[in-house]
This record gives sequence, structure tokens and C-alpha cells, in this order.
Amino acid sequence: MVAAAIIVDGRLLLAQRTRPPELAGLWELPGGKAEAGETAEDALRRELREELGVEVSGGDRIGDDVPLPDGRVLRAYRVELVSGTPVALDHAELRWVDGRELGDIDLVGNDRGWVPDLRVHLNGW
Ligand code: DCM
Repeated sequence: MVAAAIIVDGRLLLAQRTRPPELAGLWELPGGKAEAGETAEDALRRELREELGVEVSGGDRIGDDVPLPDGRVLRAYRVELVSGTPVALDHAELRWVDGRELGDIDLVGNDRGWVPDLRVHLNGW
């Protein structure tokens, strides 16, 4: 599983989940499942095209691996916006947060451990 940290002008893009019911309303780094044969960057490019309608590139790791209960692993990557403006095609809402605001957001549990790492990328907050 791959998740993207898109940071523009010191603000991080977060997306609000619509499903499943226990995660609906919580915020996450957008992303999804890498398919067989896909690199992490391939998967991020495909998922963000589908979910946000944008083209991205890059993929430096951020934070630690998060083991999921089903044995998969969730990994965050910093990606750059190449073209397009993110639109919530698969989420309830999008928002851009600075490092201070990041502390006030209800993130999905899996993403919470990345907050200190993300803050390092958000202009010193
Ligand atoms: N997931 C997560 N944090 C993210 C992206 C995904 O915890 N930033 C988890 C939530 C789901 C699983 O991955 O349990 C599958 O996500 P999706 O339903 O978006 O494919």
C-alpha cells in the first residue's frame, strides 16, 4: 500500500475518507494498493490520477513502514505535483494543512505516526 505526501508552498494535501464506515470522515494521505508488477511510483501515479485527477512524479520515502493487520505494509512517499489541480474524485473533501494544523486533524490511525516526519517537510512546524 502506498500513500502520497503532496506538499505545495509548505502545505500538505489531506483527503477525507468516505469508506469504510469506521474510517469515513477521517483524513489520510491519498494512495492505495500497488498492483502486481507496479513500482511504488507507478502505483502512486495511477492512484493519484484516479483519486485526484493529477499527475505526480518522484517518490522519496517519508516515515516508517506501517504494518497492516492483513500482513500488507503501508509506505508513504513524497511526490511532486506535475500537472493538474487536485479534485476529490474519490474522497469527501480535500484540504491543505500546514505543520501546526496537521496536529489538529483527525487522521486515520495508520497515518498518525508519520506526523513528526511530515512536519519536518512543512517549513519547520
Ligand atoms: N490506508 C491508510 N492510510 C492511507 C491509505 C490507505 O490507512 N493513507 C488504508 C485504509 C484501508 C486500506 O489502506 O484499510 C485500503 O485503502 P483504500 O480503501 O483507500 O484502498
